[in-house]
Amino acid sequence: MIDLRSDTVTRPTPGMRRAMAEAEVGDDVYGEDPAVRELEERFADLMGHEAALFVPSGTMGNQIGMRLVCEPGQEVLCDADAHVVTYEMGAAAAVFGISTRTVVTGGRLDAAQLVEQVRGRDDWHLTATAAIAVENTHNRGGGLVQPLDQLEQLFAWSREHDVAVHLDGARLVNASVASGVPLATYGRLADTASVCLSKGLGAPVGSVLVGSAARIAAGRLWRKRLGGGMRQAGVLAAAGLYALDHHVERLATDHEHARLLAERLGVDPARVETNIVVVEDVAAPMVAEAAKAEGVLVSQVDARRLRLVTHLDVDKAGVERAADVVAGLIAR
Ligand code: TLP
Repeated sequence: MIDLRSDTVTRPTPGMRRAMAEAEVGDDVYGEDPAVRELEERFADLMGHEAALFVPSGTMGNQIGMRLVCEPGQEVLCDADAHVVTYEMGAAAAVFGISTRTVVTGGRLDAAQLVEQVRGRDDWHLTATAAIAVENTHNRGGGLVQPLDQLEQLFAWSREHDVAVHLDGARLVNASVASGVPLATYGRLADTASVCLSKGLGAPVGSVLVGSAARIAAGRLWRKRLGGGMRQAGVLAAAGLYALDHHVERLATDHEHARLLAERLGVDPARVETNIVVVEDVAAPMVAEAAKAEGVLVSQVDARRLRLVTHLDVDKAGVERAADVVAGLIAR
């Protein structure tokens, strides 16, 4: 099977497994796991923030991150296709009493478009917008990298209007490799940011949430409340550390493979900036089913859109084979 459903399907490489096996560990709820501490310190530094928190998933990173900048009864404003509202099971409302309001952006951040929708805290009638959530890269947008000038404009505006910015950076490392913009540059344009280790970086589990020291200290309590306080989590953190050392630069190969797929599948190359390819105007369930029968797994964004994600478990030959199969089915 050539599995292009997601970059979450990657399995730890032999080198990563060795690093996990050899990790020096302790009880992280006591703050005594050296590998977790090292991962948190490295990420805080990489992202230009004071502190970081290792969490089990991107969903937990996003939800705690948003809770740290938004009180119950206030709202987070985000794109209508954002992961935080599409795939996180209504957690902001169900768990934290946070309201979400969405704007249709098509995936590409336009600061003015979002800012226009912000509702202030001094109106007795309106739900106050405490935070704006940005996704970089944008998953359902097809892995789009958010333009730096828009991120800068949004952040500058947010400083003057007492609105926070949360960054869902599940694939921020892909964005950084594709754009050449350092992670810290992106990181400094957000109050809280979550970055996943278990997507293109190839770790089996885990995400890291960054923010100010005070916010991350509060985030540690939220993580425990949610049952995310892990013990000898260094075996997982070690995979993240290994990924930082060995799997960052190679993301450029995944991006190349995505461009190759796009070319073969007639997708506008201007829409393919990282490792996600969204094919539009196809009978998605039919193509996905038929591709599976030919040994290629792809996912569906909706009934008319397919998603193919490149990653370290699929090489160029696999990508070419997948392109042949899917192109053949689309042409039918
Ligand atoms: N995305 C998964 C699915 O949930 C759709 C995928 O296959 O792409 N933010 C973004 C932008 C994501 O794409 C994801 C995972 C997450 C957050 C959540 O990460 P996890 O799955 O670790 O909770």
